[in-house]
Amino acid sequence: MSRNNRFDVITIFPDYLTPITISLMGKAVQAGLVDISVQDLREYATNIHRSVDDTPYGGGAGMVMSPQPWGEAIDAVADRDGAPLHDLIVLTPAGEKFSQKLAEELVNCEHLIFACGRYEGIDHRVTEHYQSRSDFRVREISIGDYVLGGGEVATLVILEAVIRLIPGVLGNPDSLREESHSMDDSLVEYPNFTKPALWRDLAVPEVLMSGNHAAIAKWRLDQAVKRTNRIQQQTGE
Ligand code: JF8
Repeated sequence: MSRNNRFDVITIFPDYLTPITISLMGKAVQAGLVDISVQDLREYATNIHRSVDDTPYGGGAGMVMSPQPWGEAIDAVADRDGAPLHDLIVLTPAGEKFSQKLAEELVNCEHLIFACGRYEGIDHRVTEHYQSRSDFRVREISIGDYVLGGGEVATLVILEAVIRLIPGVLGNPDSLREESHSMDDSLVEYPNFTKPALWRDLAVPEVLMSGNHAAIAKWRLDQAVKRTNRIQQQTGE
């Protein structure tokens, strides 16, 4: 498992990915900890109108993205990278649910390629083709049970979750360690407080100002359990 951290994003809306230049992701790119390149799918369309979609076989509403430009674009970024193995992430509401566990797996991939579909999605033979190739691993991923207009925002979600796991991206690695403990126990975070001690008649819980570290740890764990139970009651999962 190597750690080259090269990401390619293929989309018909490259501007949708501009958040990668901001904050945590922007700093990681600036520091050379990750190399992200965004490709305009339309540049790989060879037909006269540079179209990337067509009507669905079998009928139905909307348009389906044609396999030709996708094949050319994915081959091009794979050839340019030269890694022996590429992980192709196909965003789709029908994919495996994205999770912290999956983010921790993806950070170890040498070359991630994100295929952002639009319309009714991408001709399924693109997934089938790359699944059959020994130089590719294909993962169909969904970020949650709601319908987006395309894969771009889902890609941003995954990029942010993966990039902050790259060693050196977070200033304070303790926050990663603390958080992974709670994730292991499948607990959500405890509530946080900062100054002032009194704000709009609301006081910070006394125990947090006691200096009693054991009592603070116990209170935080208790709060995390209560919050976790509340969420589970809401979602029924
Ligand atoms: C799309 C392409 C998605 N959780 C999610 N909801 N919807 C999507 C999604 C992804 C790609 C396309 N429509 C056309 C919706 C993810 N990931």
